[in-house]
Amino acid sequence: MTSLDLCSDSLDGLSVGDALGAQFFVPGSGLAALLDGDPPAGPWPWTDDTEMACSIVAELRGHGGIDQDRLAARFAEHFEPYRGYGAGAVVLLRQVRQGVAWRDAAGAAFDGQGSMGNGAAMRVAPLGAFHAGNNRTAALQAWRSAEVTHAHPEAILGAVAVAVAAAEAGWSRLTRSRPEPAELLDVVLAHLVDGRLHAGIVLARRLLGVSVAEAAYELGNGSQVLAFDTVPFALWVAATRLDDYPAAIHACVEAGGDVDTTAAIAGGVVAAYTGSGPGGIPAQWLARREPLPTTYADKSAAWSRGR
Ligand code: F2R
Ligand code: MG
Repeated sequence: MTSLDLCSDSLDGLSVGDALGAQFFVPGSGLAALLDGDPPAGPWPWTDDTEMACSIVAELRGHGGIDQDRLAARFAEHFEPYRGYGAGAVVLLRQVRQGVAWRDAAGAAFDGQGSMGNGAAMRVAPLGAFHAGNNRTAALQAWRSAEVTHAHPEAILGAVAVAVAAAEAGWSRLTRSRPEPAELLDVVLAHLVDGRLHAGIVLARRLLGVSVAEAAYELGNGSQVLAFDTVPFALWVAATRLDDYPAAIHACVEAGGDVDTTAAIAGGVVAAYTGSGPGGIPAQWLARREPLPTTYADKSAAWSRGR
């Protein structure tokens, strides 16, 4: 099992969660049918969560780490507006395409506060899985990947939290030792500083025995599309359902809110532990997910050279 194998499994978990979660914005899709083994008919198109995660994975496959200028170029090159991007992300990626430096665009967003949206967290689990066994590197690389679009500290810490959780999940798989839910969240907390994201994870740790509905009520379900409204619940799901991918996705669907993103985050972390084969992601779900793009590395390199 290589770092890229772990990364690839996590990307499958992220993209299936994203694509299936996005189906629950479609009227008529129902949790009951999903639980009965009758998920929506395919294909399930993936959204911005997967599109941006693919750029991060291409960066890891090609170079083994994050070069921020190159990552910004990849994000801009592969930006397809119909994939359901956040409003601030649409503005920022168009600016980068027009030649504005990513650091200037990210710093100017939301009247100079920077985005505290959940977009840096939604795409980063495969990076964490890639660094399984080295949580500190996962945290630093996640930080670098986040800064390209999200200048607000809460959004950056959201990405750090998800990457560390995925790194720990991947390491637990390699060492065949499932962490207790509290242990997983403690590892995440050790890499954060005080703030709303940190407070949300502390609360998630206190709520490990409650129902999905209560957890979502207390932690948020992503309906504000903000990092601290999304990441604590998604990691609560991952920590409590680390060995059961379908149960993790069901929990995200049951909670409602920003389902594609809570399921992308939880799915990316859980699949780093379960793998994407038997006992991990259901084969039927993988088959219904829109295929992932295959040409990312080449197209981005050409676009970046041509600037
Ligand atoms: N856009 C969505 N979901 C909305 C509906 C999707 C549905 N499928 C449909 O088509 O109807 N999802 C995507 O956006 C989230 C990722 O967002 P990202 O990349 O962080 O973007 P952005 O725009 O920077 O932030 C998101 C929103 O958060 C609020 N916000 C951010 N920073 C703020 C600040 N400093 N002050 C105030 N508000 C701030 C804004 O409302 C932003 O638009 C993922 O869920 C992805 O799937
Ligand atoms: Mg999305």
